[in-house]
Amino acid sequence: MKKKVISALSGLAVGVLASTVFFGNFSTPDTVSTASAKTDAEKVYVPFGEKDEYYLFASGGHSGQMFIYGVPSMRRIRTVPVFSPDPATGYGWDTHSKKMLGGYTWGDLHHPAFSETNGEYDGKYMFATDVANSRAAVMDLKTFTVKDIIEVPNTSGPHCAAFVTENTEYLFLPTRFSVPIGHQYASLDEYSTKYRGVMSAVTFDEKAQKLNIAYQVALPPWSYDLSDAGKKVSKDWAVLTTYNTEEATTNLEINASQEDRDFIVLFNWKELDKMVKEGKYDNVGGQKMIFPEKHQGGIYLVPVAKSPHGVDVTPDGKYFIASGKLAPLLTVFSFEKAFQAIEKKEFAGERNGIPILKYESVMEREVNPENALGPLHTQFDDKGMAYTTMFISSEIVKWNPETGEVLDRVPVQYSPGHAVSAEGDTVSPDGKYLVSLNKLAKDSYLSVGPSHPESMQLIDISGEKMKVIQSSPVDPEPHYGQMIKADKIKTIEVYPKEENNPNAVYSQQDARIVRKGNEVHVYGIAMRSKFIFDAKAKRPDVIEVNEGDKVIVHITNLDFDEDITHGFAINQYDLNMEIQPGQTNTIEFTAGKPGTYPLYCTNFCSALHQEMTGYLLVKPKQ
Ligand SMILES: [Cu+2]
Repeated sequence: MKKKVISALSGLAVGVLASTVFFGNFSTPDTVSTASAKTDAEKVYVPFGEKDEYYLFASGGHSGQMFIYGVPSMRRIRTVPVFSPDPATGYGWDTHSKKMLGGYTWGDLHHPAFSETNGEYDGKYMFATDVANSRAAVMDLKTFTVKDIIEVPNTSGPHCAAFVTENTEYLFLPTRFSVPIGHQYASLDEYSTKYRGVMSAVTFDEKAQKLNIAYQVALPPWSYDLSDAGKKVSKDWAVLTTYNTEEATTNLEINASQEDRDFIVLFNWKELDKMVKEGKYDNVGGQKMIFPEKHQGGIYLVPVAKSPHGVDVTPDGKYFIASGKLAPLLTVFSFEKAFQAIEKKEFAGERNGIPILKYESVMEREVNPENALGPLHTQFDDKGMAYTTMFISSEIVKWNPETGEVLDRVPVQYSPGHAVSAEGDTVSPDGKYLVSLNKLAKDSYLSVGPSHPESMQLIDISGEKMKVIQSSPVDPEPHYGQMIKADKIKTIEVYPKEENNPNAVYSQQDARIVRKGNEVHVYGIAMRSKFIFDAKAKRPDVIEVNEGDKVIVHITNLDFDEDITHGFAINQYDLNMEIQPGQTNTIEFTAGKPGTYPLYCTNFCSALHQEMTGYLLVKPKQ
């Protein structure tokens, strides 16, 4: 076993040399971690009958989906569609999900965030944002299904989100792109005066299962990249990174890198709440929007090395860490120092009415790991140690935020964007595991042509030295993930009966078809291994309608039995929906094509699944 691992490592070393990115000088760690006598293979092996210790929710990027993995096995357990239709689950075809998707056929899912209670992931909900079509979504972790999606007005590409406050009071959605407020046409020559980057404060109504926009803030016309909520001593605060504070309108690669410093936006959301209560906002397209140049307070700017990506609050809430993504330097900023500077009004000018704090008055320390390049994002362990991804030098650097001491470095393959540690964004991370979300896999897996999958690498961080112990391919593109203790998530086994749901049918005899003019309402059931649409009909599994009828099919899955999911698809009508155990689901369509169309269960459910069929008969117009 030992030999095999060594040769695998030397294989990786060849890969390192062949890659085009720069690598520092690393010593190869021993094959067996000192923290445990287990081999790497044993550490990631989860025998049948046992379960993984953590769920890893990885953003599915421009697939618009969320990828669910088990850790430490790094097995992909589920793909949950969020912003894109998904034929496998009928997501985007049934009435509810079709309406939620709002006609969009894709999304770009970025940073996922669990709901929190007292700064801990509570395992109830997962939030995510769509950079492509400016949406936010909430997934219920009892069923791993999306409950609500909202389109965020006045805004373009909420990349800088989602992050939630300690008790999920808000998720804040600042945007990557600045646009004229309301998306009206405005010449780019008027960029600095007419364009704005808007941050939305979104609340989640758990009872109604709805997301709402509480208010918005018209930030300067910059790009907002990443964010984090404060914790404990800083719990009323949040931080976001900005770039293109140059306000360049073309060729950003060069023009947005002119100044040495961009800013971290530091804001107190309790103050913003107060401003809204006091009416200190303008009404913009139905939204309450705070303009900092009109109503000051609660928002400050902290200079940071140019073009930063992540900004991450330490678990104790004392510091926030950010770095220029082209710089070698990491900066630890102190909330306490920022509060003092704000108190003393030690400002060095302002931008768009927002006071600028001095870098020196907020900076706690600078950390400069030798030859490390491209710091993007930092996670934490149970001992308060920080783990920063280095995109350009393709490594994770472990360091101590209290002292600045660099403790360890490990190469990853290749170019990590984010990393995610177990319970990493909470007030009490677990340590144990860190997953490096690598943008490039290059030669890591069997070749599938010129374009390769992305890669997630599991790192054992339980000892003093980090150790990469597993590597798992992943579809484009895990922008970020969060890892939660598996026992925090309490899924249901079957959908409970909804006696008040008029569309539900809980006994076979009640299945019926009701015609109202040109509308045909089907109240049907699915159970192993048949459909019943009309219990009294000669052929109960047939739906007969007239050409042009609007057909609304409700189906209740009467198999109250875990994992016995049915599907409902109609040949050549481009329709499919999923009905999970106990669930009632609805699909609507217009019977525009006359003819005879077989319908069938798409989700394999029993030995006689092939027999679970019927017909849609569409009588032609006379
Ligand atoms: Cu079936």
